Amino acid sequence: MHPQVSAGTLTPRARLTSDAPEQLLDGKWRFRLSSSLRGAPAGEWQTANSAHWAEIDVPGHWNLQGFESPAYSNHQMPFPLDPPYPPDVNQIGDYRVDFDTDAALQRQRVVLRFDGIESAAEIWLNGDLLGTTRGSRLTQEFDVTASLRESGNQLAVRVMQFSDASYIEDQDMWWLPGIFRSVTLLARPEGGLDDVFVIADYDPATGAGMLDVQVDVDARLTIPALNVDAVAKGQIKVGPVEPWSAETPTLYDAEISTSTEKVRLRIGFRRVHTEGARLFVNGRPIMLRGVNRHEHNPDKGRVFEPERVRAELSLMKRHNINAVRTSHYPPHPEVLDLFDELGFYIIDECDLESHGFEHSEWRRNPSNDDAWREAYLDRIRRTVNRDKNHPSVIMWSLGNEAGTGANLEAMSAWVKSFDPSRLVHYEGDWSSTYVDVYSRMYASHEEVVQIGRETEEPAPIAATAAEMHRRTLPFIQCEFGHAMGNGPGGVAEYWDLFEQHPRLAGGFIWEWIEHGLAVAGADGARRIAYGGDFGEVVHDGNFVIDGLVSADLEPRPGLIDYAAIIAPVRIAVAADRSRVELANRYDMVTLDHLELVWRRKVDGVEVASGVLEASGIEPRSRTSIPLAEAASDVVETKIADVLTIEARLRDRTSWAPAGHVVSVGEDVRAASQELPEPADVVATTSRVGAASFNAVDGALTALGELPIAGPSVGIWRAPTDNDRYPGWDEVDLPPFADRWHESGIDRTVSRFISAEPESASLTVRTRTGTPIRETGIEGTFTWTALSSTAVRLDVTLEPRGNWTADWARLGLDFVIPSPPQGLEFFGLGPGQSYPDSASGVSHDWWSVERKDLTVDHVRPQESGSRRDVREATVQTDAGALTVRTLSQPFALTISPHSRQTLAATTHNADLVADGNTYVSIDIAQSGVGTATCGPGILQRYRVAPQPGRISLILSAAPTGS
Ligand code: IPT
Repeated sequence: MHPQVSAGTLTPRARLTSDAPEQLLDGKWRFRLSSSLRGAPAGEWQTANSAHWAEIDVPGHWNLQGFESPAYSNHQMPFPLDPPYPPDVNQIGDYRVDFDTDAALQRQRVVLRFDGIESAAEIWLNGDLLGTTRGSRLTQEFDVTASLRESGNQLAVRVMQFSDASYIEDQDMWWLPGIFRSVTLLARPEGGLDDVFVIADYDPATGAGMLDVQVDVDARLTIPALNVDAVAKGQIKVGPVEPWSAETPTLYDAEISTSTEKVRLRIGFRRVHTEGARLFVNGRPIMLRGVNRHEHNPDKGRVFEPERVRAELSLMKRHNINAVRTSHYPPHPEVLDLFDELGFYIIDECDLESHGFEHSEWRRNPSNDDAWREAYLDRIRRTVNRDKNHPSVIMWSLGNEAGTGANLEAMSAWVKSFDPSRLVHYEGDWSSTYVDVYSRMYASHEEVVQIGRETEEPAPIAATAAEMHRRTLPFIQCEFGHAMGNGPGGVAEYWDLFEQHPRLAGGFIWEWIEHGLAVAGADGARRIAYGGDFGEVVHDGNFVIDGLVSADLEPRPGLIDYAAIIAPVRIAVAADRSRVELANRYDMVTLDHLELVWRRKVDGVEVASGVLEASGIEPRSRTSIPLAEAASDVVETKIADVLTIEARLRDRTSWAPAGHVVSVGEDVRAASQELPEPADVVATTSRVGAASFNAVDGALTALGELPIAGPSVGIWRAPTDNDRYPGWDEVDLPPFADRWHESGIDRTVSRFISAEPESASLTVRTRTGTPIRETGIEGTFTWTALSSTAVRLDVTLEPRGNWTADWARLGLDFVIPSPPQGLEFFGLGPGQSYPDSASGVSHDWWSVERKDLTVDHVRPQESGSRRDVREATVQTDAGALTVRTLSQPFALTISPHSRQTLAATTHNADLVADGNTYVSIDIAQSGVGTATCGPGILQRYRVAPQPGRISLILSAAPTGS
């Protein structure tokens, strides 16, 4: 058997907005599922009575509508690697819809269009076989003029879940069969515009626009705003234009018309090119602040909902994202309209991935097999033709993870001859000469430095022609910063490199959205499912939950961090607060659309504020502007004096309201702490002022009226997803979670050594050890009474024995036997931060609601640490605990769940709060890294076994006081 391509379909053409009549066939269709082709009814099913079949929504996936269940696998194929054959057990979905043809479409040529059918289909109309489809996320059109009736049409579609094409559609996502995009009938008027290709170039030297118009019939082109009214053919000079870019997405409404049809275009003039290993748009170097976007909706899978996608892309814009790689297939065609309108640079990726062949060391990879050549070419022709009129598309990507081979090269050759106005991208073949950018995924920081410096291996003298070609190309990371669970960490370090080296043109976080699917649990409640939850034999668990936003589009901390890292303006305050340094990191525009507002808070009270003047600051330039004295004079503080500067949008945009904060800068002057006088009380082994102890083991039992247990010494955390994978920089070592388990820090045991009162103080000594080993930490805790409500705690921690693994943290753990209500603190917030993912937080007096104390990761794990905390009050049902540092600031984690519970629970829906508040005060804390794909925790962010010291004031108050 030869792999198939679509048969009977029309030549791929542009997606056009036309005034020719259309009839949408979406809605309730009849549906019948069979478990295999052999089991699917043969005979005249295409026209037989289907009234007794089930109903199904089109567009939709059948396995999200109660017919069988979804399955998730990453690169593993869910059936034997036996190309081009699908397995015998292969769901077959028969669809039927009966309809009358709208009057407007009658007696004309009519085309039937499918925008997405996964994975292959046979299309029948009124008993005639129109053809077959391949290319799940690609448009397929059939001429139905000869078969269409005025009334009583029977459209029958037989969809196979798997086909030969599944081998080249092995993307990391749910297998979701069905007619999942719209089905439309299109009238095609005699002498109408079947296809239009407009290349709209911008000449940065003259500011002029130039059109290259390709239309297959005689037509006119009008662009009212540019006074263009011309024959729609060939080169048309249009004089001065406003160029299109992601920062200035200027679109000109245009119309191409014949006597029988009008097509509306939105033209963006722009030029993309590379030169001297740099990437340019409109003659200016650009930085891609990107994300990889899959189409995902927790209830509907890959079904397009325009309002949801607009919300999604607006959310990206509000987080400073300016580029999207449409991983790993062209999205719904209307998404491209939104990209043009909102302003994004797009890598439009072909629906192609043969990653499963990695499991045969790439033997029989379709990418290098002649038999698959036409299938590859068909896919790229469909991709490019459909989206060729969109200014947002700056690169065509041949696909993802398809190994190497001549078919990819042939695709590139076709693209280059068809559309010389854009660049060709493909990551999977580093020794290719047929790409226009050097693209990699998850390259380490060290390697990125080398590429940036143009000193990558091999040295030129030893390099092949392909390697020499690669050296001339700009570099992007088409995937980096794997946003799975808590993380990614280390992204700011990449970004610093991107900014230092002109060759580095940015990157795309993997990935934008988590693909959790919403299901009803046993109790009927909505829960988010991942791989394996549907009983799949082959699956990849929660590797599909790796986004900057949840499946419900809630921002994860990784998004907040990324937004600050890629912010198009960087604000830094001179140490003496005399000046503010502004870096305009936009590529095209000044900062004139931003208002720079400063405010100064002293111990939480705003004492001064103002607006800074900064006009005409050129893109990619820096400036320094003076600050008012009211921002800088020296004042007395008890906690801190914080100067915050925000860059806000002056006017509303289509994606954000006026006042939206684009970037934040700050300066913090922390107060030096006065050491408080001890109270005039006598300490005993069971009481030190407000603090009560168990005299048997020296443990705290209450603070005033508030019951509280602790402190125990904590060096473990509930492993994050990244902690459970070995970093790519140390693949020979076990992941951190295993190292921690091996060294026993997840189950330490403590021993009371002594409790010695001395005047107003009690000194308790303990040893916290790891099972089996001699390693441990000796702790000295000195409690001193300060007042009727407050005690001072001085802690010294000393590691003992030969520790072999890094710790997750070094801190003090307390448990309050009452659920948390919320948190107020001064420190970095409002959300979490870890040492390697701390860009999106700033110093202030923050208030955190109970639901925001931790992050509701689908697979529970450590989260929610607030760093650089100087004072915090944790409210619980039983009362409030206030902690203030007398030494260095600390990191604070407040959770309704113990770490053991988090680590042992696989789904957030199964987490049961036990009624306690878990309080961790950390002296040191490890970064999170991005080990699930990419480097692990950078060395500088690890916690080597080390001594620790901290001095705190603890006090308690009744609830509400
Ligand atoms: C990379 C894939 O391109 C992407 O689709 C996704 O699967 C990601 O991994 C993991 O989430 S490929 C991998 C070998 C780096």
